[in-house]
Amino acid sequence: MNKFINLQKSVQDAVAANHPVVALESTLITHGLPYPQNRDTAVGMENEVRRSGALPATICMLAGTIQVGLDDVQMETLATVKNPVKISRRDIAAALVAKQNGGTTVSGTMEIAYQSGIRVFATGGIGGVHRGNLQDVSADLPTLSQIPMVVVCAGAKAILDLPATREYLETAGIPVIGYQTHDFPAFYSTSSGLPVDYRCDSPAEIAQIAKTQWEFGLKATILVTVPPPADLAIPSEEIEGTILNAVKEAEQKGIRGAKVTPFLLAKVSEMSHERSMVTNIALLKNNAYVAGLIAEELARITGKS
Ligand code: PSU
Ligand code: MN
Repeated sequence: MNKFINLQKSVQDAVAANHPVVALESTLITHGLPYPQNRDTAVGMENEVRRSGALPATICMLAGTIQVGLDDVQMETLATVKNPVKISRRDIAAALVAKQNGGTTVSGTMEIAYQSGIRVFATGGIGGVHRGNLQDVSADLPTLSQIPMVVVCAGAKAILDLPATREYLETAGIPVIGYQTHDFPAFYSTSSGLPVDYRCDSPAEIAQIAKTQWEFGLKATILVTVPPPADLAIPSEEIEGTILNAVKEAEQKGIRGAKVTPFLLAKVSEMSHERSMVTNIALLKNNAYVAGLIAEELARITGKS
């Protein structure tokens, strides 16, 4: 076991017994949502994983220790801590040395989850290729091509250049599966107008493909895209203007690097009078539930969660 990782006892036991476990990320807690919605959503996601029959393992860093699975006190600490850092895969070592508190992104969480023996992971929207002329490509994308897991999301965040992100996924050999849909969702919206590679209507079908991908020795993640719950999905024509304004403001303010995504999510929420945040929270919980169902099936057919 990796000496930097503190695996919660229940998670350790579940992994050892091949019971279904779902990893959850924590940048959405530290940088994606305000308090107390961040804590309530994180707890809500864990409850959705449990409702599906699997065990949740929220991953983060507290005082320089990587935690896999949090208790209530640790969750509250993470949700309220001052100046948390955003930890992608490249940041793990430096954050450990500096004994940071931080949220792990999709790329950071995948690295830690995989090393902990967890194979299924839920998030909201993956990072991708940003809009605009600056070459800002999320570390999530190469990581998805290098770590064999099942990642459940509502597509890539709508603040991104979705056609370019979709092309990257294809180039990098990352299979994109639509859960009960042919459309690549656009985070807040049901469809981006772009297709997925394959449609699967059941968690069992997805588990079969994942098992085969891993048995073959392919290294890329199976990316499962789930549209946001229909009653809270926002038609893209109703949110696109807001996104364009937020992107323009980020450019004018010279926002760069890791700060771009948190800035845009907060701006779009503010400009939409929190409508986008309500959708974001709903899709996060929904993805956690679907990930749990897939983890169950995987545990059943492979003995690996
Ligand atoms: N999904 C959400 N909210 C978030 C994220 C995903 O609903 O805040 C986070 C994930 O941790 C993802 C990160 O890895 O946003 C992308 O950041 P960047 O674009 O800087 O790579
Ligand atoms: Mn970036």
